[in-house]
Amino acid sequence: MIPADHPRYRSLVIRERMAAFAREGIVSWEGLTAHGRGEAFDYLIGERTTDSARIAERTAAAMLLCARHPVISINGNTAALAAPAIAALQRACGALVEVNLFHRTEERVRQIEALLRDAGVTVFSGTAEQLLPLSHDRAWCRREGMYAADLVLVPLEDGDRCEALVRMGKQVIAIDLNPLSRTARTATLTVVDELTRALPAITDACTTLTSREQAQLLDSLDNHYLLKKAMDEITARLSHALD
Ligand code: PTJ
Repeated sequence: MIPADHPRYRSLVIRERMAAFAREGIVSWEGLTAHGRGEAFDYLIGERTTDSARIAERTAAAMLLCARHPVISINGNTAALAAPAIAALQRACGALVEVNLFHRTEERVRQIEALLRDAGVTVFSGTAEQLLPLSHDRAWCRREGMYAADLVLVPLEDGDRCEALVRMGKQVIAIDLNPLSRTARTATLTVVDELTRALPAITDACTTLTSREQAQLLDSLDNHYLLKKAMDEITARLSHALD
């Protein structure tokens, strides 16, 4: 029997919740496979926030606080896993929250927006247009929202859109447990941590960063260095895994 405070117990509860959200249509079936991939990487990382992730989370907060027009992009997995944490981050940094889906239907957009609103998020809604240079449905966004953003936070992202946003000149913060993914390597900054640990850590940093630390973090931002550190942390853990 796994004790209720053990991370593995938590991940079993979350898995059940993701399956229930998939049956409702909020999480796509493909989102369940993405979640499984995340679980595998979290296991390699040790189901904890690493030192490099902690730096990335504080840097993410610094970037959000400095941005002129920050937008948090939400897909089905993110809404299902962390709607109340998104509300808290929005309150702390003032970003717009906009739904942007890979497997887009108007019904899913409506369901996800309702879930977010129920959790206290102010959702930036309205008419979406095919504005991002992408051939799939992630191109749909709002002109005054993601299209106009100078910074987009993209939890659990696919590589295509991350690349498109960076090519449009935007800063992109990714939250992705896989430090080798195209998203992780393309983003301006990648937080290699589990979403439900990363969001509260970024929110906390938004309220505790001094302007001096904020400036230092922005000056020293080096995504390649942070990804290398994340790989080193995984490698160090694996090399002692059987001890
Ligand atoms: O809701 P939709 O229709 O927009 O669909 C979203 C999908 C599933 C298509 C989208 O999330 C996606 O494209 O996912 P990928 O390409 O499978 O990438 C997801 C990445 O997020 C993978 O590298 C996973 O390791 C990582 N990941 C999964 N769960 C978590 C995670 N990272 C942090 N926290 C998690 N809980």
